[in-house]
Amino acid sequence: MKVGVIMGSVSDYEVMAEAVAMLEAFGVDFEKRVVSAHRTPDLLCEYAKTARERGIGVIIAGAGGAAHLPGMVASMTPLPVVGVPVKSRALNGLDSLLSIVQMPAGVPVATTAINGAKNAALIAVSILALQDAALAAKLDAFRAKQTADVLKAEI
Ligand code: RP5
Repeated sequence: MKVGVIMGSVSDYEVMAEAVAMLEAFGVDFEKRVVSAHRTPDLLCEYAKTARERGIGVIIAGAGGAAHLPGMVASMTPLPVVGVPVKSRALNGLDSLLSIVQMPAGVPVATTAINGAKNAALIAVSILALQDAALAAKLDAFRAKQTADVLKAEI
């Protein structure tokens, strides 16, 4: 199964590249593209409605400002959607966060921290690892290394 990584603008890629790098590190198959809720609404509908049949298991959607992309995608697919609020210039990403996190009951978006693209990828990996023992082993190793690195840290 693939992860779909989408973002509202090319300008979001500086942040969303961290999700892509993490997926690559885990060897998870993914596709990435710009899909804008406001500038390409028809593409958004097509992307969300065909995602499952294209073999996507989890969608990571990043957007900033009036960040309607993750919620609108979630409204049109039963797949898990992880929303990444991208830090905006005007309001430091609080606008992005509030646009994404306050979904109505029944249409969930799992929202990360502002610019939390790495964790979005890790959530996607966790979901896919439920049905993929090799990926689950990689995730265990990642967490064990992270713990070991902290324990041996010298300051
Ligand atoms: C949002 O507007 C995008 O997700 C981006 O974070 C923000 C600014 O987009 P650009 O004007 O840089 O294309 O739709």
